[in-house]
Formats: sequence, C-alpha cells, structure tokens
Amino acid sequence: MAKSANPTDKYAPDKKLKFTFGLWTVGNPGRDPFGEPTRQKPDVRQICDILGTAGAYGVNFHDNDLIPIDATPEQAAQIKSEFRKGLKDNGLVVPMATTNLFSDPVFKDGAFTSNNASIRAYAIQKTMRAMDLGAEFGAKIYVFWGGREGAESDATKNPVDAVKRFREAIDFLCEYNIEQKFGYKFAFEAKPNEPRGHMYFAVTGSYLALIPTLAHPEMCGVNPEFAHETMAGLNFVHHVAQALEMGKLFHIDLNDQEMGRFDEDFRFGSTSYKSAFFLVKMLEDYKYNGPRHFDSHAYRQSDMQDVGAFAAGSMRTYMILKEKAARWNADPEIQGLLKVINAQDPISKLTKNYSSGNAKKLLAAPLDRVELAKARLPYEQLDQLTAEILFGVR
Ligand code: GCO
Ligand code: MN
Ligand code: MN
Repeated sequence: MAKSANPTDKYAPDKKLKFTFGLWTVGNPGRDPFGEPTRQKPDVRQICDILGTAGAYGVNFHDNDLIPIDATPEQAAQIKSEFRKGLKDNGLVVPMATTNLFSDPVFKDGAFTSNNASIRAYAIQKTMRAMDLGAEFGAKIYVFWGGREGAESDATKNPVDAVKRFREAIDFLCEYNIEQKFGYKFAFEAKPNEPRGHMYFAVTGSYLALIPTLAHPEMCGVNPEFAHETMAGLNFVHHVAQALEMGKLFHIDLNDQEMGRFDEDFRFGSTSYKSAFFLVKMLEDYKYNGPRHFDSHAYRQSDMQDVGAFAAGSMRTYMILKEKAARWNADPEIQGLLKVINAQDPISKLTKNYSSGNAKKLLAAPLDRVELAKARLPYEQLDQLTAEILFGVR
C-alpha cells in the first residue's frame, strides 16, 4: 500500500470530506493548444498511487480516460483489472463517472445537440455504455458536461432545437438509469465557452432552469465548476448558493481561474483566495455532503513529483480554508457585527405568509424611510476582519 498522508497534521485530508480527482486531472500530461505534452502520461495504476499517497478519497473518470476509445475487449479487461487493483491497494473509491463526448472528431459539432441524428444517437449509445462502466466501479453520480454542445455561428444550429435535443437525450438516459437500477444522480456542468465559441447552458442557472422541464427532475442536479462562472466574470459562490438552496448541488468541481483568461484549470485556491474562502465556508456552513472534486491540473512546468504536490496542495488548501471559516464563525467581533447588520424587527413576520389581514397591517405600518436609512452597516470593518483572518494575523 502507498504511504499515506501524515495523520498528525491537522490539515491532512479528511476522508469524510470526500476529496476526489479525475484520472484526467492528475493524468494531465501538460499539453495545451500551442504545445506538446511536457511530462509522460501516468497509467491508471500510477494515478491511483499518487492519489493514495496524497490521501484522496476517490478518483473519477470519463469512459475513455480509463478505456481508450479503440481498445479491444481484451485490452479493456486488462486495464479494468489494473485499475481495480490500484483502487483497492490505495483505499480509493469511484464516486462519479462521465462520458467523453468531446475529444473524438465525430463530436466536432456536438453530441446530444448535433445536427446529425445518427451522431445524436451515437452520443446516447456511448453514454449508456459509459454508464455501464461507471456502475461497474460503483459510481453513483453521473456528470454531463456539454463539451461541444454549442456553436461558433448561430447560422449553423438552431439554439431552440439544441435545448429540445438535449432534453430528449437526458430523458432517455434517465429511463435507462431507472431500468438498469444504477441509482445514478445526474449532475449537469455548465461552461460559457471553450472549446466552442459559445456553449449552450452557459451558466449553472441555465441547468437549474432546465431541470424542472425534464421527465425526472428529482434525478437531476448540477455540478458547478469554479473556473466556469469565473471565466465569464461572474460570482461563482452565488451560483453555487442557488443550487445549494434548491437541493440541487449534487457534485462540485473545485479549481481556480482568473477572469477573462483561457480555461486555466488551476489548483484550487491558487489565485482567488477570497472567493475560495467564501465557497468553502458556504459548503461547510450548509453541510454539503457530496464529493469535493478537484477538476484541475498541475502547471505545464511540473514533473510527476510536483503533480503529487499539486494533488496534496489542493486538499490542504481546502482544509486550511475550512479552519479559517470556523474561525470566522467563532469570532466574537465578527458575530457582533453580523448582529448589527442583520437588523431584526417583529414587523417582518407579516410578510412570511400572505393574508389580507397581514397585507392591511403592512400597508398601515409606520415605516419611516429616512430613519431606516440611518441604520449602520459597518461593512468596511467586517471585510477587514475577514481579510485579517485570511492573511493569518487573526
Ligand atoms: C473543463 C470541464 C471538464 C469536465 C469534465 C467532466 O475542463 O472544461 O470542466 O473538465 O468537468 O470533462 O465531464
Ligand atoms: Mn474546466
Ligand atoms: Mn469540470
């Protein structure tokens, strides 16, 4: 068995938090659109060993991360048995699986939303087979990232048809899930662009709006990714908040990203300290119980030893931010300020539920806007205290 992380370290990864990585994340060989790989791609066994050593809980995969698209049945069986052994030896589980519907040329214009009906059928068939594969390894969450579901020009595809085609595919696959008794929960992952010029379902909210229109809304939720809303200059924490409040946060992709740049997929917490802090605080405050998946990769300059540091660092940063969040919640000065800014008034009971009596009382209430505007909002003080906790001086 691989050497495990130091258990006396208070920032050692906590298995209860279900930290996971994808085969494609730790296995990323450092290729980018402008350059060839900078490190040798590790095999599944090596990936399991790296993650076991770092103290991860699990590992996820796309069908073709595990089994190359053109593998023979014998090769597939061989890889599966190596992977199974790697998982066992490192105490790793597979909580999530997904389909690669973006790498092969057949998907150059999309999968479920392709204009070509045979390609749409192939995409659904490929997903069914990938669901079988995920189930073989015990996955209970199935992610749908619409990698090529989009367009460069709206002359090429009808965006209303795209929504209808996507829904048809998901409704079909939900029935397959039920019939096969896989027990998957489906988690949709939004992204505004890359690799397409414009991607359908650009933000998490797009999927939250689609879900109630599906045949099995209870089976479907979201998998928001830190980098994706951030790329578009949006506040990721707010998107996660809405999913969480709706009971639809089934999975989360943690990484980092600077606004307005290419799809960086940086190590979690490597650049946006404050957003990462508020994200961790929210996940912990609201007792998010799903996997915390790091969908990121090491810098292109890293060697395999540094990839190990990347994996360990991702989890360690989460543990540190979790501790900072607890410190924030326990800070008497911060708590005092929170009381001041969240002014309470018994009159707010009136708007909890509508009745004509309450409406009458509210209309007659003596609410003086000039007086109300005088209430203190010491937000500078509160934000500075937050910064000091993050800077490690409080
Ligand atoms: C991206 C995406 C992908 C998906 C993954 C799961 O990097 O743009 O986030 O990494 O999460 O393909 O389907
Ligand atoms: Mn991404
Ligand atoms: Mn992702």
